[in-house]
Amino acid sequence: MSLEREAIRILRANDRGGFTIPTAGLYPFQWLWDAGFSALGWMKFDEARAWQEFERLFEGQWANGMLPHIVFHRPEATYFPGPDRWGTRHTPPTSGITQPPVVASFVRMMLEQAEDQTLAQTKARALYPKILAYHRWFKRERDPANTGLTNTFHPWETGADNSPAWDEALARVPVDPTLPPYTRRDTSHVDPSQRPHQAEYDRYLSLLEVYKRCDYDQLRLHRECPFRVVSLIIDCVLHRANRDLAWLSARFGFGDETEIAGWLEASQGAIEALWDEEAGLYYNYDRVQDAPIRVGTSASFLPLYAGTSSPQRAHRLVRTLESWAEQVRYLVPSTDPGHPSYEPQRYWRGPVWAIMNYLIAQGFAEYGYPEAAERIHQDTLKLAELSGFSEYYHPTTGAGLGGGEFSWTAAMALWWEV
Ligand code: 9YW
Repeated sequence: MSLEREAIRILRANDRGGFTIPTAGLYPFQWLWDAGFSALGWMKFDEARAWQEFERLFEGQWANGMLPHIVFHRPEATYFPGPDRWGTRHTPPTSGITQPPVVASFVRMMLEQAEDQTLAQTKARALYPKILAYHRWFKRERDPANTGLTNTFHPWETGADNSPAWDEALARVPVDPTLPPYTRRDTSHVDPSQRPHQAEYDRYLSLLEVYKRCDYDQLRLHRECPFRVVSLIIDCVLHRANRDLAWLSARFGFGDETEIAGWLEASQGAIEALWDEEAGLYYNYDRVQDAPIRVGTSASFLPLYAGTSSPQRAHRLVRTLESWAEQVRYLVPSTDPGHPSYEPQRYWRGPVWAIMNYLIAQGFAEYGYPEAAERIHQDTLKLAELSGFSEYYHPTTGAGLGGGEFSWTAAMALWWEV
C-alpha cells in the first residue's frame, strides 16, 4: 500500500466522530496539538472533516479562554490520568493544562491552501474569536508581568514530557506524600524502556494535585507551583501563532492587530534572549532558578519557525544541525546526541518525532536553507517507509517506537507529502 493510502487509512481508523485520537489504547482522547496536526492531514482528502477537528477541540475551551491539552469526549479506561483525576468540572470533561498552541498557524495554512474557499472562510472566521480568547488567556494568565515569555507549569504542557530539559526542574518537585495510589496505563501499551520513569510519573501527578489545591487559578500557580519553566516549544509556537492571528485579524477585518503587535514585540526580544552564542542554539529557561537550561533539544531550532532569529543565528543553527547529523543517521533527534542525557529510544530524550521535523524544516526553509529542510524531510520519509507511522523513531536504527498507527505522523505524510 502506498504511504499516502496507508496514512488516510490510519486517520480514518482513528476518527471517533469529528475528532481524531492519536492512537488507540495508549491515547484514546483528543489532544490539543495532535488535533492541529491531524487537521492538516485531513485537509488533504476531506476538508470539511479537517475543520470539524477544531470545532470538536474548542468544545473543551474554558470560560477563561484556556484550551486544555486533552478533551475527554467520552469515557475510555485505557488511559491514566482520566477526567476524575483532573477534577476540572468542565463539560465535556477536560484536563487542566494546555499544550503548544499551533491552532492559529494551522488555521491560516488551511485557509491558504483550501480548495473550498467558501467553507474555509466561514470556518476560519468562526474560529477566530475563540483562538483570540485563548491567546489573550496566555498573555493575561501566563505572562502577567509582560516578560514576553510564558510560564509553563507542567512537562506535559510542553508536549515533550520527559525531555532532559525538565530533569532538574522536575527533580525539585516534591512527591506529594498524600498522592492517591494509581496504576500507570502507558507501560501496558508500550515497552517501559521507551517511556518515562516512575519517579517522573510520581512528580507529574504530584503537580496535578498542586493545581487542584490552587483550584486551577493561574495567578496562584505563578506563586505556588514548584515547576515553572519557559518552554521553547510553547513560546516559539505561540509567537508564530500570534503572527498568524494578526494576519487572520487583518484578513477578516477584526481589528485586533495593534493588541497582538504588542505581544509580538515583547516575545521577539525575549525569545532571542534565550540564544547561547557558545553552544550555537537556544535554551529553555528555568524560572524557579532564573537560569538557562543548558541542554540542546529539537526545540532549540524552533526560533526559526517562530521567525525571531537573525540570519546569523540561523546560519549557526545550520552548523549545529550538521554536528548532530554526524552523530546519528536520521534527523532530528529530540535531544542533542552529544549530551550525556541522550537516550535514543526513550520518548523525548533522543527519538525523532515527525511533527517536530516538520516545524524545524519549515523554519530552515523560510530562512533560506532548503538543503537542511530537505534533508530533514527526506529523513522523515525514510523513517515512515522503513518503520510505518510510529509515534517516534530511533535516530540511528530507524526503528519505530512508542505507539503505532499514529495520527500525527500519518497526517504529516499527507500534508508534508513525505
Ligand atoms: C500524555 C498525544 C500526546 C502528545 C504529547 C506526547 C504524549 C502523553 O502524547 O503525551 O500522556 O499526555 O508527549 O506531545 O500530544 O500524542
